[in-house]
Amino acid sequence: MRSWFRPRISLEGFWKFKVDGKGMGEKEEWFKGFSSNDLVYVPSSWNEQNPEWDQYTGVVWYQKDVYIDANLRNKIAWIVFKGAGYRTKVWVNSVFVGEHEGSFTEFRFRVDKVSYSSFNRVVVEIDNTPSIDALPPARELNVTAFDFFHYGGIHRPVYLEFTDSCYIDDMTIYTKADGLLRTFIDVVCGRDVDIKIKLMDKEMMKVIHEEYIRNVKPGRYVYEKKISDVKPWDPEEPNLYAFIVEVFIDGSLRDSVYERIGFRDVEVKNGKIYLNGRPVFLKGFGRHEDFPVTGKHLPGAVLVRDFYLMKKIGANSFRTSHYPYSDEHLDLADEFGFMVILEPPTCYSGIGRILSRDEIAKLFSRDDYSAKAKKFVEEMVKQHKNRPSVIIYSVTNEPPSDIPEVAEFIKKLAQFIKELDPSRPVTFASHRSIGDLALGYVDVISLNYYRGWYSEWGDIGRGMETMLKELEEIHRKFPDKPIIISEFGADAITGLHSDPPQMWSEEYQAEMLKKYIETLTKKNYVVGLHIWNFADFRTPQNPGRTILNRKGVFTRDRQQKLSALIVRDLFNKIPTHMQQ
Ligand code: BDP
Repeated sequence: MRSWFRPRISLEGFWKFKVDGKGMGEKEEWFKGFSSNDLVYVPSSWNEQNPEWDQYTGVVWYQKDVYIDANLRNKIAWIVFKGAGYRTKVWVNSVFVGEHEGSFTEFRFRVDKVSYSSFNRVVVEIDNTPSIDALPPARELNVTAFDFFHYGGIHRPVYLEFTDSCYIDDMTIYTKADGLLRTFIDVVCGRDVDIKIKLMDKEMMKVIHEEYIRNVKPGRYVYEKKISDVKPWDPEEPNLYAFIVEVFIDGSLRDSVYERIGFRDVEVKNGKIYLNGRPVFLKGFGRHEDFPVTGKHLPGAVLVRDFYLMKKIGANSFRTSHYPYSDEHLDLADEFGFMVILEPPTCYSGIGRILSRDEIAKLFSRDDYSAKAKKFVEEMVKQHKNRPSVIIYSVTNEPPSDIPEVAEFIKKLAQFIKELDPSRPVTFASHRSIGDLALGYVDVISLNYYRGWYSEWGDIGRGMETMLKELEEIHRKFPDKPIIISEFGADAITGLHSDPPQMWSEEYQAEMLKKYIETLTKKNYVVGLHIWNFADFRTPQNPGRTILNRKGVFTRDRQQKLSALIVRDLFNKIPTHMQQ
């Protein structure tokens, strides 16, 4: 939910910072304020802001004093984190206000002890100690179940927000391409309120529909309406609107929130993904939020460059591999017309390196573990459910789902997400190919293939032959399910050339992507191709990585490799709307 009405104080900037290597901070009451000469910038991960902190995983402390004016006295104060982690505890004026687990979703705490016309001390403790129970799991900084660097810190914006005692707590907005609006508005107040509902154009200049509803009871209010004359949201014409809800008491405005919405239908049938009644082909990337120095914070300017680069290369979609991306990131997807597969941080690619099969079976059967996964999924859906760009949910990446207990976990998670939001199809990215026991539990089959890279070394042709055989078998088994190749790619070190194309050269990467794209677009059950990855990104240290994973079609600083030119030609020839 957004608001231009609620007063806000940004906490972006330099914070006092202290590494708590011995975990003494709580005992020594650092939450009352601590002394340190170190500074860190928020939002950004701490790691690359000082080489000495780079390889540190554990507890750190942040502190900032913020002035709150007396004119905010009669309001409720909230502290809002758009993303921090892995575990975050927050104190304001020495009073504990709450804690949160997980790095990639928004959380907010009510702040009751506020000093007006004076400074207020915000102290944050962050613990990113690797753990098997964490999502995603890790044993050590360089022994992880995931192939991206385990950054820590407050890597997304943080601010204080002030609401009236009567406010909108949440809203859920379902739309249809024909203009149908179905909304659930959660009102918090000690008495009945009036609400005004407005649909406006994207710039909020023109009112398209307006309604004033009197005596709305606190709790959930359901509002439904068919709006005529709206243009659907589509990748080629991403029409956006503003849905605004205002709360009034005795004629005075108490709250105003809005969402940017699009009218569109998503449906999976006849082995295709339909958007607004037409089958679509998803061409694009798995991405990461990763950038030099800022770590897990992708600055707005970088995001803008990324979207222009993705447009130019002919992409129309991406997956939020392997965690929910920032609001700014997904705002641009709504705006630029990108179809997004939204994924939580349930990433298990390398879990076999840290747990035995028995240990995996035990972990995935634990009730508290699936409860945690559900909580993460729920927070993700809550934050992004109103986005037109999000057309599919992926419940996990590369789970060891040849193990029955893991397949069962996926089944439950897929059912759970459907209960939360029945409007979107569900998938997960599998790397178990024909051995996967969970493919039948989701609407869309997503497969990650690295044949010609991790197997059939140096032999793309032979790698593809094996892949195609497996693919045909999966299609025979699930003829009605559309298939997305959700990852394929090869590392290429920029500037490394080889004739003939050899592994790690720009030529080998270009050749591999070309062969995959040319061959797979001929299979009518393949409805999407996501290259791994859009850009090079930092990883844990191991002998298979040169500091970065080099499977980017762009470098980490967003310069093109040879493959970008090849992919540009190929992607631009694939229409978004497939033949019916
Ligand atoms: C897959 C993972 C992805 C990795 C990629 C790779 O889903 O996170 O980065 O392979 O190895 O296993 O490059």
